[in-house]
Amino acid sequence: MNGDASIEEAGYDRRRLTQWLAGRAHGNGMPRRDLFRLSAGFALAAVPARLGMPPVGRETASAPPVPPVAKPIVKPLPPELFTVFGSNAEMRWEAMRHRGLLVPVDRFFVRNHTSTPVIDANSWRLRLHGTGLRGAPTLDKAVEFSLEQLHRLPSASVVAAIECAGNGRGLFTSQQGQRVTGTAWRLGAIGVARWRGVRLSTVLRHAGLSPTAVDVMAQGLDPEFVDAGIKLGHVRRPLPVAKAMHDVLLAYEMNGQPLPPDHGFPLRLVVPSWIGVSSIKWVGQIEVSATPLMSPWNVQFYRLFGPGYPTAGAPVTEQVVKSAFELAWDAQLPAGRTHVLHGRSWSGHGPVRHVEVSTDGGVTWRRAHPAGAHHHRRHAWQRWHIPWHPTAAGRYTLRARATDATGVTQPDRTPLNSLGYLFDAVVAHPVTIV
Ligand SMILES: Nc1nc2c(c(=O)[nH]1)N[C@H]1C(S)=C(S)[C@@H](COP(=O)(O)O)O[C@H]1N2
Ligand SMILES: [Mo]
Repeated sequence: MNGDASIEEAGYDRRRLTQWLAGRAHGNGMPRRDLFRLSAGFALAAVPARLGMPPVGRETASAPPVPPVAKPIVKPLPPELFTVFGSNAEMRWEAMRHRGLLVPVDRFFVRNHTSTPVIDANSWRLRLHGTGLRGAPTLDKAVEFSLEQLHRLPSASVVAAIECAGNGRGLFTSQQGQRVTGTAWRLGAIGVARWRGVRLSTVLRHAGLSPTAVDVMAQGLDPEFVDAGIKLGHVRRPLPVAKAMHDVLLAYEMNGQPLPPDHGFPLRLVVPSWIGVSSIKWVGQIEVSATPLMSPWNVQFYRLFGPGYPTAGAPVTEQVVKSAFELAWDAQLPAGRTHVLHGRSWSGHGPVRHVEVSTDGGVTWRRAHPAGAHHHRRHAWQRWHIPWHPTAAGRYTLRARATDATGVTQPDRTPLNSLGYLFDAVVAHPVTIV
């Protein structure tokens, strides 16, 4: 948990929306329909005109032709390691069996809104601009860093998970019988790596961070994203300056190697414990602003909408508690033997405290044995194992239920949100004993 009140998500989001609606924040190309979506929760009938938003909407925009993408992901995606969903690829959990703490690049999940860009590191520059920097440089007068200059700044590394907010989304449907939109990931939209780079705080200080700065928004160099015929621009999402200064890394290395193309070469954000979309890949520019920033990725997507949530949605920042077995879905195991079930649990709120496992449909639970060193648990995952001796053939479901250091335990059911984020319920993993 974060003690810093300015990172406290609901309060921060409310302040940002209020300032935005008062005309003191800008939307940077936010489509007008987002304003309408928010308008029910925040009276703002006159706002679109004041912000000078172009009159685009799902009804009026003519769908621009989307260029065919030959290969949205560059690295090989062998079927024994990945399940592919268009421009996204999920890791198969059995691919982590007998593996250490880190997920090797060859099996690390990929989530691309469009496609992996090929970037020439020699001509690439990181450009910082905005009213939250001294002198308020505009983009054409941006503070620039080459990759070499970033390499010369003091480096830092962190072992941290990057996990899509939609990880587990498919289970809203398969386990809870609910309809949600988006990629139907099972549990493999997560990976843990050792990231090395320069602290975002270091770069912001070098760029002349002003005490008036409130938001920091990195933008990717991948192609612009088009949703239902509406151009939403480059992938970008604001971070409150308190989080940006706290533990965020601008990473140029992943597991000791230069960042691979699919994971953000030459530079990506790593925002520990926050949902994956915060960790912008292929960063080309960073806006630092003295007024709150908005983007479709914190207003329209990556918010919780649905029964029980405010009309304007609830913000999403930290990841939730989850567990997975290092086993194929529908794995087959021989009867009459002791199997050691291996798994991992993680939480964006803090380290995992303990994990219980049920092999009898949730009737009885046993404590799993923790494995691995403790010092990486804050932003990574806890490995664990437990023996199981099934005697009779048949279908079983395995369940793992983690509790984190803040006392949060995985529930039996996740309340529905229509975009299918933050599925934290205990997952019934089917296996067959033969
Ligand atoms: N520029 C850019 N950054 C991005 C994305 C993207 O499509 N473009 N996807 C985001 C999402 S939704 C996730 S979950 C993570 C995935 O990181 P990975 O592909 O390295 O696993 O990257 C985030 N950063
Ligand atoms: Mo994501």
